[in-house]
Order: sequence, then C-alpha cells, then structure tokens
Amino acid sequence: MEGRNFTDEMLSPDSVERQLNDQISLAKAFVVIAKESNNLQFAWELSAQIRNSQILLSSAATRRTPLTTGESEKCNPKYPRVLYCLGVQLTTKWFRSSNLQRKLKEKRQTDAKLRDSNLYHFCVFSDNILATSVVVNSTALNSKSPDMVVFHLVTDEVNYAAMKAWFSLNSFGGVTVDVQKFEEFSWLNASYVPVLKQLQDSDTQNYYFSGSNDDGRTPIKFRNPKYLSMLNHLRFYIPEVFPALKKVVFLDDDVVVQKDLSGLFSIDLNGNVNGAVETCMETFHRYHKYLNYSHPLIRAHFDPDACGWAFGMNVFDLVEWRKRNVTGIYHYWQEKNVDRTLWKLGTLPPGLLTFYGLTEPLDPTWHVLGLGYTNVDPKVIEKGAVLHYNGNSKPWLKIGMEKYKPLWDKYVDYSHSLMQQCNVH
Ligand SMILES: *[C@@H]1O[C@H](CO)[C@@H](O)[C@H](O)[C@H]1NC(C)=O
Ligand SMILES: *[C@@H]1O[C@H](CO)[C@@H](O)[C@H](O)[C@H]1NC(C)=O
Ligand SMILES: *[C@@H]1O[C@H](CO)[C@@H](O)[C@H](O)[C@H]1NC(C)=O
Ligand SMILES: *[C@@H]1O[C@H](CO)[C@@H](O)[C@H](O)[C@H]1NC(C)=O
Ligand SMILES: [Mn+2]
Repeated sequence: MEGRNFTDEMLSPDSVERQLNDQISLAKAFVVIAKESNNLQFAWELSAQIRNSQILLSSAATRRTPLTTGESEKCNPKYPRVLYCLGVQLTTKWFRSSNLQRKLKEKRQTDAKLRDSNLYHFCVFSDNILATSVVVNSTALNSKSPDMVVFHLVTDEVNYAAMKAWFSLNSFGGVTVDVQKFEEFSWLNASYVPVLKQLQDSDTQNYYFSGSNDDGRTPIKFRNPKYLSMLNHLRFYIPEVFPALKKVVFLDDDVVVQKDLSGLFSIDLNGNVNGAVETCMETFHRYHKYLNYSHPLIRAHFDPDACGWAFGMNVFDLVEWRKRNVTGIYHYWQEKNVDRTLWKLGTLPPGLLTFYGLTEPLDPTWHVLGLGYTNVDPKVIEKGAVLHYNGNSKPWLKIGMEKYKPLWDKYVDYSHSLMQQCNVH
C-alpha cells in the first residue's frame, strides 16, 4: 500500500515535500533496476527508505503543516536506523551465504513438526526482527520442553530474507522456527478480503492520506499508515494462514515471556474460539467505549456493558473457528463498516465484534498489560507469564520507560557481532 503524496502543483519547487517526492520517484526507478539486476539488498534498502519517506509525508499531510528540513533529516531516527542496519546486514548475509540457505533447507526436514498437533504452536506477525527475536528467545528460555515449541513467524517481503537469516544464524534452545511472508498467500486478495477491497477504494485512501476529508475528530495517530498494515489484519485469518493447525497461541511482537506457556494449550475454552484476558476491571474497558452505540446495528447486536478483552496473547481454537465460520463473521462486520460508522480504525473493535460470545476469559496472570504506558504493580509483573508493552513506550525505543526495559533487554544479545556492527546500545 503506497501513500498518496502531495500533488506537485500544491508544492513550491523547493519545498521539502517536493524534494522528498522527487527522491521517492528516483528511488522507485532504482528499485526496478536493482531488482532486474538481482541486487536485492540494494532494492531492500531503497524500499525501506521509500517507506520512511512516505510515512513522513503522509503525517505532514494529515497535520496540514509543511515539513521542515530537520524533520526530513530525522526521517531515520535511532530506532529505525538500528533496525534498518540489522535488516540490511542480515539480508546481505542471506544472499551471500548459500551455507545459511542450506541450513534452512536442512531445518525443513522438521517440516512434520510444523503440523504436528501434539506440539505447542505459536504465531507472531511482525516486521521487527529484534522484537520477534525477544519473543522467541524468552518463550524458549522459559519453556520446560523447548523441543515441543514451534514458532510460526509471518513477515513481509522486505524483511523476509533478514528474518530467515536471523533465525537460521541463532538457535533458541531447540525450538522450531518457520518464517513466511504474507505476499505469498494467494488467498490474501481483494476478492476474498474486504479490507483489501476497501483499500482500493479512493474514499479510504483519502481518509488515510489527505487532510481534505477531516472531520476533526479522528485522532491523528489513527491515521498512521501502520494501521493499513496487512500484518495487523492477519490475526483475522489464522486458520487460512495455518491450514494444518488445530490450536495456536497468538503473540504480539511487543511482549516478553517469563513463564512456561505449555499450560495454555490444555485450558478448556468451553467451546469458545478465543481465549483472552479481560480488561474491564476498570469500568471503561467495556464495549460502549470502543463502538458506536448510535448505530442501530451495534445497538441490536452487542451489550454495551460486555467486557472488553485484549489482543496480544490469545489462545485460538482453530477447529471451532472453522466450524463457526468466524472469518465469515469478520467479513460481515468489515463490509458493514465500509463507511467507518461502526468503528474507526484498529483491530480491537472488529475483534470485539467478531469474537462476541466466542471468547473465554483467561486468568489475568497469563497476560499482563500496560508496560508501554502506565505503572504496573510489581507483584503483578512478577507473577505474569506474558508481559505486554502495549502503548507507545516500546522497550526498543529510546523513549521506552526505563524501568521496564531490563525485563526485555535480558533476552537481547548485545554482544552479538551484528548488534555491535549496528551499534545497538
Ligand atoms: C483469491 O482468493 C480466493 C479465496 O481464497 C481464491 O479462491 C482465488 O483463487 C484468489 N484469487 C487469486 C487471483 O489468486
Ligand atoms: C461463512 O460466512 C460467509 C459470509 O458471511 C458466507 O458467505 C459463507 O457462505 C459462510 N460459509 C459457510 C461454510 O457457512
Ligand atoms: C454512528 O452511527 C450513526 C448512525 O449510523 C452515524 O450517523 C454516526 O455518524 C456514527 N458516528 C461516528 C462517529 O461515526
Ligand atoms: C537469548 O537470551 C539469553 C538469555 O538472556 C541470551 O544470553 C542470549 O544471547 C539470547 N539469544 C539471542 C539470540 O538473542
Ligand atoms: Mn501489542
């Protein structure tokens, strides 16, 4: 999905936007050339750069003030620079080393493990290699039987080679790791997936990328192009992504695991599809907070006082999911929301609609929320199996809340030669 840029006539010839736009056009031409000459690493670098510039342009468009030179130079602040460096280094390694590629092929002999329903299957959908590494490493190190743990990672085209390289170069206590990219899923197309069909629609593009239809009420952060990311929507297609699996634990990439998680696989979900931790201890995390109760369809179907729950650590029973056509339920609501009157953006509101009456509450110690934006009781943290840095203070950012960073840092190998090369820390 590409951001719509300012049209040229709106821009003075020497505005920063104009310069960025010109650079983007040039870079796109180079990507084509780089791909044709099989220089995939260069193509990767350029694509990442184009993406950064587009994010910058669309955020400037949304707030309707011009970009400054300083901002365009900050386009690559510390965190993206580090991840970007890791990605480039790993991608290079991958394409230079047939040895690594062979290693992965040998791992393929564990193919049978990828579909063995006696094992513990986890999925993570992410474009952040460092964060995903922490999820896998922390799960592995706290697992009583890592040889029974199977990670199914899905990333995008840009990060695919790097992600494969990282998980072949390092071993994680014997857990099995598989990497896929969503671009290779043929069922993920506009005729099957409403959100893709809606993205082709020009109204939606205006909504995300221009300031002209601004109703003045949607917070700017919800217009961030990351909310268009297919990786965020994949959670509604888990049975399609993993046709051979019967049960899977879904983990966000901004979590760290500190206990053995095998117990999650024997919890009785009572015929429900989604096992999740509820969030309505505070009264405001109820359905009425997330949905438009002025809309008759919402009023007719959903109790406004129903308790909300969280994505980030969910047990999904894929047999029940298929049996109850939950993807069909999701499609129904997504199609009803073409004018965005049921909910605005994000994945939690459609999740609340889709899994309504199909969610089994789990013991709250399984999933502790709030480490990315608030103070959490240290006793609750200590008992927590999965800690979730939801909120803006991600542990890999410089602005991360310092006090919770060590819980995550523990699982990063800062002495790794690649980390040193990329000046992580
Ligand atoms: C789109 O997805 C549908 C449903 O999975 C599939 O039947 C169809 O073949 C796909 N179309 C293309 C062009 O791949
Ligand atoms: C699942 O739901 C979709 C959309 O509501 C519907 O078109 C489809 O026929 C359903 N499939 C089954 C097997 O019931
Ligand atoms: C809520 O739904 C009503 C009825 O469809 C609609 O008129 C209103 O604009 C919606 N509110 C928002 C914020 O979308
Ligand atoms: C995983 O975490 C352990 C324990 O802290 C650490 O020693 C190791 O280097 C980490 N492995 C990777 C590949 O990050
Ligand atoms: Mn999260």
